Amino acid sequence: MSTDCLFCKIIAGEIPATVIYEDTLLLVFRDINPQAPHHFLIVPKKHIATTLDLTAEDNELVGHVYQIAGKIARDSGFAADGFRVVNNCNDAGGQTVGHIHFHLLGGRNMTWPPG
Ligand code: DGP
Repeated sequence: MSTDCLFCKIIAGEIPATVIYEDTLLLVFRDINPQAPHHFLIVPKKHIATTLDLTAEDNELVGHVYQIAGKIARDSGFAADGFRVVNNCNDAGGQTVGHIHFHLLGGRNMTWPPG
């Protein structure tokens, strides 16, 4: 845990969030500022700052993120229509919280290119 990290505090239960899934590796909760009818944040419990900080040790973790994204999309009923998983990295990538996370967005038609 990083003491200064917002998502570490949510993972530790120090800041409330609407948690929809948890296992030993991940916490998934609703985004506070939803950009789609379904907008969840899939957050590894391990404090990793950005995609650039992933190592080979994290390969299984990232695979697990995508497997759970599919499970949540199916369980929430928007898998068949389609959905998007987004990871923002650093300032130009739109990252505002320095703890790696994956946005799971569904329930509307997505556009391309993203903003
Ligand atoms: P990003 O810009 O990719 O770093 O995404 C960070 C997301 O985190 C953003 O969509 C808003 C969300 N967020 C920020 N603070 C909180 C919070 O305190 N609670 C929850 N549930 N989401 C938050």
